Amino acid sequence: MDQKRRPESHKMPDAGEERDAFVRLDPSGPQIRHPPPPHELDAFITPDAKLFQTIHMGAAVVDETRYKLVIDGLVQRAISVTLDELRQLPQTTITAFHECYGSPLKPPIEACWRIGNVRWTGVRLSHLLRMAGLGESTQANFVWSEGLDRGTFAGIEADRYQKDMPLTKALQPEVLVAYKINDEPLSKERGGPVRLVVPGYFGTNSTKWLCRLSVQAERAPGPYTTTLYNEQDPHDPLGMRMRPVWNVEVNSIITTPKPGDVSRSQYITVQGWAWSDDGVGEVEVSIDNGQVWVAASVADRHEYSWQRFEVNLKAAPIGQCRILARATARSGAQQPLAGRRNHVHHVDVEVSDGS
Ligand SMILES: Nc1nc2c(c(=O)[nH]1)N[C@H]1C(S)=C(S)[C@@H](COP(=O)(O)O)O[C@H]1N2
Ligand SMILES: [Mo]
Repeated sequence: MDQKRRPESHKMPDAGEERDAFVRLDPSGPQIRHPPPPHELDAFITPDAKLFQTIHMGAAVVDETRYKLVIDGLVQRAISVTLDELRQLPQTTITAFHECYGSPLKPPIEACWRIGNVRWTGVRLSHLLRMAGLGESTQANFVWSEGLDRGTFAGIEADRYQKDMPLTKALQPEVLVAYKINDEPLSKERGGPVRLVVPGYFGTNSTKWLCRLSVQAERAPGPYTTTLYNEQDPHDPLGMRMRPVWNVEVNSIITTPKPGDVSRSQYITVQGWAWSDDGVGEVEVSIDNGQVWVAASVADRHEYSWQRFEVNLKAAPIGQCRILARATARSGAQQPLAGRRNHVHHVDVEVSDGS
C-alpha cells in the first residue's frame, strides 16, 4: 500500500524508530522516593507529592515532538501513534491502588508499604491493540511493554526496560496507556509523557516512558522479566516453582491512630486501607496484639481502589497496646502475621487516664 496515503497512525513503523525520542537519563541510576509513613496516607486519593517513586536505571528525558508509541508483533498491521493522536483517542479514567513489590534483590519477607491510590487517565490498551488488528493469531499469549530508559541496575545491563503480561490481562478494560495522574500530566519521574498502568498488578509491570507494545507468543526475554521480578511461588509445597511478580497480594495499612498516640479513652477508633488484586472481603482488627480479633466495616471497592476499613474497639483500661489489622481477599487469601512481604502492619499506642 502507498504509505503516503495512509493516516499517520497507520504508517508501518520502522524497526526501533520509537527509541529516537529518548534524549538522556536525568538523573541516571536507581532512585526511590519513599512514601510517607502510613498515618500520612489517610486521603482516599494520594496526591502525587505523597506517592512513592521507583526508578531502576534513571529517569528518561523524552523528546515529545519525536514521541511515537509503536504497537507491533502478532497483529495484522504494526502501527505507531503520536502524542497528539493518543490524546484524541477515547479517554478513560480509572481509580486504582498502586503498589511497589519492593526490592527485587532481597527476599520478599519484609513489608515496605510503598502504596498509594490514584486516578489514571489515558487510552485502554485493548483499544490500541484492536487498532493494530488483533484476533487472528492463536499464538498471541503475551503483551510486552518497553520503556525508553536503558542502563544498569545492580550490575545488570539492559538496553530497555521490558515487561510482559498475559494477553488476557492486557485486554481487560482497566489496563491503560496513561498520560495523566490525578488529572495532571505525568511528570518525568512519573514516567511521562506516556506510561502503562496495569491495575491489580504490582507497580513493576506499569512501564514508564512507554514506547512499544508488542504482541508475542512467549514471555519477554529481558532482565526485568527473567532475572528480576520472579519469585518462589508461595503455594508450591516444594518451594521450587517460580512465578512472575504480577498479581498484587492482599495487604493493608493502619492510618489511624498513629504510632505513639496517647488515648484518654479506652475506646479507640481504628481506620486504614486494605487492597488486593481481587478485592478485599474482610478486615479484622486486634487491639491486644492478636489475642482477640474483631471484624471491621469495609467499604466497597470503587474500580481498582483501595478500601476503607473502620472499627471502634475497647482497649484495656490503662497501658500500652498493640493494634494489628489483617485483611482477607475475596479469594480467601489472608495476610500473614509475619514472614512475607504483605505481613500485617502494627501500631503501638497508649491508653492513659491522664494522671
Ligand atoms: N521504564 C520503567 N518503568 C518502570 C520502572 C522503571 O524503572 N523503568 N519501575 C517500575 C516499578 S518497580 C514500579 S513500583 C513503578 C513505580 O511507578 P511510580 O514511580 O510512578 O510510583 O514503575 C515501574 N515502571
Ligand atoms: Mo517496584
